[in-house]
Amino acid sequence: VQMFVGVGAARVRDLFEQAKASRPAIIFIDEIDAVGKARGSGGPMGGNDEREQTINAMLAAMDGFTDSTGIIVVAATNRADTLDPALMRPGRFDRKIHVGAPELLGREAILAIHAAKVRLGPDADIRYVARRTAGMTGAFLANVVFEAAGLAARRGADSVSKVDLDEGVDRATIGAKRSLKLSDELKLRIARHESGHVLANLLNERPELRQPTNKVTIVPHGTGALGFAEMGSPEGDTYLYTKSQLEARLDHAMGGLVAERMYYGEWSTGPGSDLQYATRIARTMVQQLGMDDGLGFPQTGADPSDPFGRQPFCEAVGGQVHE
Ligand code: NHX
Ligand code: ZN
Repeated sequence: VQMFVGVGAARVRDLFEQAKASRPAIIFIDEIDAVGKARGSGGPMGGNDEREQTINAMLAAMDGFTDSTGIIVVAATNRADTLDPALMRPGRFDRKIHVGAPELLGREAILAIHAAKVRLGPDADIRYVARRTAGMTGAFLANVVFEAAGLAARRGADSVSKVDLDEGVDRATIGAKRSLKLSDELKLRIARHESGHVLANLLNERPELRQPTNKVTIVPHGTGALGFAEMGSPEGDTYLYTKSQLEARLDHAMGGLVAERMYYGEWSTGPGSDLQYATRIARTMVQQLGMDDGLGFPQTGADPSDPFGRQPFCEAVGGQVHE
């Protein structure tokens, strides 16, 4: 999208001419939503003439294609739902390929690509990084390696170690390590809290519900965390959780608070985020998943598609959900 109306369209025509001159060719357009947003959605000022002319030029060029043109046009976006439907008509961008977040093996392969650009030390463990980064995208994984390389450079090391990679994950998720001056008394409380998380998990009566601990630390990280205990998953990513597995996650989340209570008779403001996490799981179990025996199957959350946000159930049900 250019400053002057029509310049973008001229550039598009130019691009397709170049592709024709050197076919077979692939034209790859990144962030297509910048020009491909649904037309007439230009905000209070109405449409965006330059954007529309640019996209129209692209559609016109593609309409001229035949099977033998020898040009493939590929476009990428994170916001396929906002694109103009005209873009997706047959003969245009008519095939959608959804690229989701990579799985464990995919993350390992992507990490290996980025790691090939830096020198890894003998103890560097890409698989461990892949295990700690469930649900993360390629761009995120690139950032993990970038952060790890920066840490190694700052150490004056000539290769990236296992610890650099581990701290790279922390920097890209919860935030960098911070040195706070903490009293021994507070350090002990943090250690007891984090141990509580780990133990609640390891002491599960059912061995199959015990999860390996990815990482536990009492070094403060990010904007406010004094420590954390990160639970892992033994084999690969988790796609489904049974009710027992969710209850085990609740146990894990509550372990820190319980440990504080056992040692001090009360807990602190610290477990606020643990409670928030546990509450979200418990609410989902009851309101979305029918996992409360008393309440049964109905979904009792507000219907997100209701324009007025109405609760489809009476207040007595709300009371039961709460209980
Ligand atoms: C505060 N922080 O805000 C102090 C500095 C109970 C030993 N006055 O549950 O650090 O109280 O298992 C990501 C994740 C802030 C960002 C958790 C930012 C929690 C964290 C509040 C450990 N570990 N609590 C925990 C904690 C706090 C907070 C976070 C975050 C504590 C607890 C923070
Ligand atoms: Zn905690």
